Amino acid sequence: MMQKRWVLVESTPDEGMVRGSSFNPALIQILCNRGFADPQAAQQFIHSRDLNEDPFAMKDMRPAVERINRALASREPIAVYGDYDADGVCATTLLLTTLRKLGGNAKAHIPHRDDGYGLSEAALLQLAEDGARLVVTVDCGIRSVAEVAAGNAAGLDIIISDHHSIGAALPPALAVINPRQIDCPGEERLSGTGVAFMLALALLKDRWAKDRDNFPPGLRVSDLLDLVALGTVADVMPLNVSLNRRLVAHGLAVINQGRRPGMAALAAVARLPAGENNGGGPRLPPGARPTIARRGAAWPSGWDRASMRLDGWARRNRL
Ligand SMILES: [Mn+2]
Repeated sequence: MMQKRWVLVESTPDEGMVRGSSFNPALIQILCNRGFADPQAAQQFIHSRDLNEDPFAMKDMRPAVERINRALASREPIAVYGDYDADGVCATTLLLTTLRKLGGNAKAHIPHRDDGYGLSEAALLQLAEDGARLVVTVDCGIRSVAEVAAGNAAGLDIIISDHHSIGAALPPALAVINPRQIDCPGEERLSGTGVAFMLALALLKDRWAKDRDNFPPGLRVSDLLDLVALGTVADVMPLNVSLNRRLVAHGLAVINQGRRPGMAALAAVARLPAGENNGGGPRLPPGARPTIARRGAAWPSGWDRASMRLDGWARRNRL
């Protein structure tokens, strides 16, 4: 039998964090293990809930918002080009619903898993043929240099939003929103849904500032955060990053309120009663994601309506 050798981290010293802290000793130890040796930084990390990030600080956010606004104003067809995994599906839902609430003529495109990650030239040409003039990617596209060039040649304006690592060259898109670019200020370790949220936040802030009468009635920014929490956790983004922690903390609260029937159905299938969903989030095992995504670009757009069907499907697949 293989011998295991456990290497334990050192115990937290008694001074520093412990003194004057209301934290449980186990939490203090975990915080130290995660690099929070400074008591003030640890307190801030644990208790901070503010979401004051300025989405317009991100590189290329302004030209992206301006181009999308033009499409919204003229009801130009917009395609949201997503990805088939949980982060990609959540990001697609988030941006699609935001664009529609802002009055946009938007539809989703989610590739089949067999198509692989990234943009497909054939899919872009099909979207152009179907009438789309603007394509906004979520959770994909940062490496699709040739595909974006081909889309441009077919008359598409393309905005890339992604969180994957940057390749040797950026795609020749109208705007590239990706916090991993060295010249993009702000937190770089966001999920694809987190980046889509920043874009949605920028669109909503811009609408509020310039045309308050046409701000989507009843829309709360927090309505989008359940998706951000699910995408962030499913894509295994680090939660010792303050922004991710704050997004997930708010998102879990929204999930627990059961605002989105589809999300509530997932929690129910996982036997997590409302108010108690603070562990792993709703169940979306890897094998289920492409199946769900295949069942429809219908899923993101019909997420709410599809909750009962999803429930039955999840039971049959023993989720
Ligand atoms: Mn992702």
